[in-house]
Amino acid sequence: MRILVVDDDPTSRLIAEAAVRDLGHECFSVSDGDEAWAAVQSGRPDVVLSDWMMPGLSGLELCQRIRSRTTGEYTYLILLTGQRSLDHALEGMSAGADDYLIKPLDPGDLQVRLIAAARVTYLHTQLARQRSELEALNTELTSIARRDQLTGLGNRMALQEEFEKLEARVTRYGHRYSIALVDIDNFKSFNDCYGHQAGDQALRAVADQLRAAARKGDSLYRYGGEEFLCVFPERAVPGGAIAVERMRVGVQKLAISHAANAIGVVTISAGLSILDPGATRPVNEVLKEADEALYRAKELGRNRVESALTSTSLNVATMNTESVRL
Ligand code: GH3
Ligand code: MG
Ligand code: MG
Repeated sequence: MRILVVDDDPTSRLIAEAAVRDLGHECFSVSDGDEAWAAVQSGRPDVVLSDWMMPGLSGLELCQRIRSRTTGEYTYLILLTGQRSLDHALEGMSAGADDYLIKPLDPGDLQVRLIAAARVTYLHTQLARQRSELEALNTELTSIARRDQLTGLGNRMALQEEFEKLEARVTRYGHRYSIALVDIDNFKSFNDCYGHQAGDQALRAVADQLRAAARKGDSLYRYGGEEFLCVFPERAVPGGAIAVERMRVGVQKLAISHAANAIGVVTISAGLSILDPGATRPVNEVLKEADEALYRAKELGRNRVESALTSTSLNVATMNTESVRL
């Protein structure tokens, strides 16, 4: 173990240092409590063997300070005291010491105390490692649980959380946002014609294309089988319609053969809805409008973007989608 000896008396310090080294441990030493506090932070000893009475920070105060750290690492503390009284020992242990030894230091006593210290230190190290492994695993599981396996996009659980955050921002700050529902055209026929595996591949390719067309800060989710949902936050709202149109053209340009589509390749339709500033409609209502706009896009012949009729800030309902320069 790595052991810090703290003592203002040079002779006592030398005796302690020698005893620690004789027991096969690494040792470094300082001569007062303030230096000890700095050495604990920079040198990160496993054990501090500290005198009680010292100039500056006393051994007792050093114990209290070490125990009040929130870094999570454990330092085993042994106080050296000249007084053989129960009250004294209790005071030291209550301040955070793990053990105490009576001066003059007896090497045999020290050996016994350091065996216990090694055991406790080992357990704390194990615990800290397990805790950090669990935290990493937890973070990974949280992320896996919110990701769609096929496309790598966010899933319904992630979307639900995004909706809750959106609602809170709308209520608190009057933020606005827009939502686009994107659906692959005639995808049932695609599966029927090319098989389910080719369907999965097409779904992945479309998802990648949507990702490529989205900007930083936009969020993309797999909403259902062949349906995707994009959320454009506050500052992206004006560009939302353009982004969705970029997605539509991008998917068409993938040129994935789809015989049942008039155009001969896989295409998407999209419905866009915007929550205007100051409006407080619930997100489900905005979503319903996007769904209605998507339905209209399908009715009007597919491979197009339609905007919800209630959205006043941006009128893409009449936008000639072909004219958007990409
Ligand atoms: P529309 O243009 O009106 O959207 O027609 P559609 O055929 O795309 O719509 P419909 O809802 O009738 O069919 C959706 C199809 O999407 C049916 C289903 O087999 C397919 N699908 C959903 N999820 C997956 C998936 O994970 N993999 C594959 N390969 N196909 C899927
Ligand atoms: Mg579809
Ligand atoms: Mg669908």
